[in-house]
Amino acid sequence: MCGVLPWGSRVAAQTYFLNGTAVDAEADCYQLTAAVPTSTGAVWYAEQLDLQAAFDVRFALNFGTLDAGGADGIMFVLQQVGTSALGASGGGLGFLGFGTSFGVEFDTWQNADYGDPVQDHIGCVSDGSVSHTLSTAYSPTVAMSSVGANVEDGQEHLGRITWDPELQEIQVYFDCVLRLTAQVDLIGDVFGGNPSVFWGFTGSTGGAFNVQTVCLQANSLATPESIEVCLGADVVLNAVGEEGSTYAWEPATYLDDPTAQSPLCTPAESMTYTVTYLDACIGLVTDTVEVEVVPLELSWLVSPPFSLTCATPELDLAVVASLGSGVEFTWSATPPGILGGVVGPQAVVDGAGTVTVSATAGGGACSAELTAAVIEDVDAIAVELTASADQIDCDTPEVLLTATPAAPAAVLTWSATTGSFAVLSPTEATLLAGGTVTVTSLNPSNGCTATASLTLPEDFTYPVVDAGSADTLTCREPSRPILGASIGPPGYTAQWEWVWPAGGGALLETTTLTPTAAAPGTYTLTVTFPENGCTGSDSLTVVLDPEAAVDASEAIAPNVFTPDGDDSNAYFMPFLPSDPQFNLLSIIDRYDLVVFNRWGNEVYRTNGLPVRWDGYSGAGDPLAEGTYYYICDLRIVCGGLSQKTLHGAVELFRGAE
Ligand SMILES: [Ca+2]
Ligand SMILES: [Ca+2]
Repeated sequence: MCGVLPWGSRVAAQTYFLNGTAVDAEADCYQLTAAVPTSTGAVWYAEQLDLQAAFDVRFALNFGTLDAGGADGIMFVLQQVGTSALGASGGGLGFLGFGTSFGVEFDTWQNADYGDPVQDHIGCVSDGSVSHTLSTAYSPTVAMSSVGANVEDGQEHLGRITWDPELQEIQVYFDCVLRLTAQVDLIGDVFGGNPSVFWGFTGSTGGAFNVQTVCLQANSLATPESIEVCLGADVVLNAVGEEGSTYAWEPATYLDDPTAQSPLCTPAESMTYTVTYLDACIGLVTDTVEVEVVPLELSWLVSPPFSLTCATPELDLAVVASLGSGVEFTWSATPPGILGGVVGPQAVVDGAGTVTVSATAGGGACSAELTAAVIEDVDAIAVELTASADQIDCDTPEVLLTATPAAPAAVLTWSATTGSFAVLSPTEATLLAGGTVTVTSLNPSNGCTATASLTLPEDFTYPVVDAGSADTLTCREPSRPILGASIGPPGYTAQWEWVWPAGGGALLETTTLTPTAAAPGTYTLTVTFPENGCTGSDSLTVVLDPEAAVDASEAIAPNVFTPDGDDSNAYFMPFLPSDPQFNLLSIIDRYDLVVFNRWGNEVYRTNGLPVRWDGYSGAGDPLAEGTYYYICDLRIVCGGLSQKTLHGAVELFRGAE
């Protein structure tokens, strides 16, 4: 790629923007700085460069006449800051401080802190940094002049910078000599994927200064070696030659002027032209440029159908045109609201409908259109969640949860608000504590989800049981009530029963919480709550005091009794003087009482059973008042066997009758 310069569209006189100290100079020149300290100037061209295409830009630089006290230099800059971008002065070269940017510096002042060499030099830098030692630098520095000459000589120096997007290569020429080649992924690394950049020049002075000027011919940018146009469109072919050169294009077919520097070509078919002209560096050269006539066609970058799903609620659509540049795109949609984010061949859709993109090129000479339907696929797969019980409790400490998706394709995931939870299989899980379980059903074909949740309470309330207590059994008190048994807490239907080992005791009235223990033993009150299956129990042990003996020798008999009178002395029977109220008969197992009247006649006799005498004869007749004599053999079983024979006289009184 030499003489014929790459630029795909018309190269008219550039619209430009001057900033800082930059001023318009004669012809196509801009004075960036005057010979005064601490100046900064910038010139930016209105038409942005497309870094997807190659460029070859040529310009003339004049660094002024001061060498030792001259500074700071000029930079060729690509940037996305805007047309008012202006950087720092002095060593900053009018570039320091830019955002997304790339620069080729033509530096006439050594700033050691930026890694500048002593001589006038060239280097590639980026991101608004002029340092050659940071990672933002893209090349080592090289002397500007191939012979190491001072460039602040008041002369015009030819500069040329080429960009090859396929090789990702920047090349810098100075005074017709290739001085530097840098590998740079300009679009990807430097400009974040956006290929459109502003371009221009910056310059600065600091404590030292110079008049610094850049000159750019109207057609400093030229067509590439091969370009594409659509049928019916025209294109300017541009060759950059030395001022005053003549140009000869062959063949003349489809050209408006085969002797012009920039003839207008309106090809009806693909053509290869040669052009001969005088190049400022090389002399007389002949170059070729291929003009390929290509029908304008559009294709989707990713083929339809376009489906919006839960996973992709919006789609980035993009079309590719058969022409690489000079194509304008127009997007529309039905309904219009589904379309957004339109940038050139790209757009975003977020709803169902129809999208149409049309393209024109060659100033309307060619057009093409594509239409595609956008459908929505947002159906979730419903899922049902069931549980083997409605709460976690003693009966069901582990509840099985079963998920049933409406379609087998569903991908199920489980979650729970408690850690006491385990997933057994995609469709089954167990819960061991109260909480909420959620199963999510993912439709793998579209990312849509449905959920089902169950909240199960936990009830591990155990019965609080107190079996109560009973007094110690004795032979005199062989049965005792169990008192104080209780069941809690309230709110449950307690099912309870008294149990004791076979042969190990005896309880009476076991349907109450106050039964009577009729034998020593351990009695257990067991309780179950049917509401949750929790059980509890408590036991009491009833003991018999073997020391609580009664000896027959303690027994005495009354000397008077009053049948048919008040109850206190209605019967004749032995008693314990230490406990007159105690029914001594209850522990007498053999009782032989014989009663005689005063004449020695037997009037009453027991048959061995402990019965109280009521003052009646053995024949059932009431005996008369008076003195009676008795002999009573009694045997007591209480803490052992003991016997006693009582005998004596007893007065029988009757009441007032
Ligand atoms: Ca410098
Ligand atoms: Ca110098």
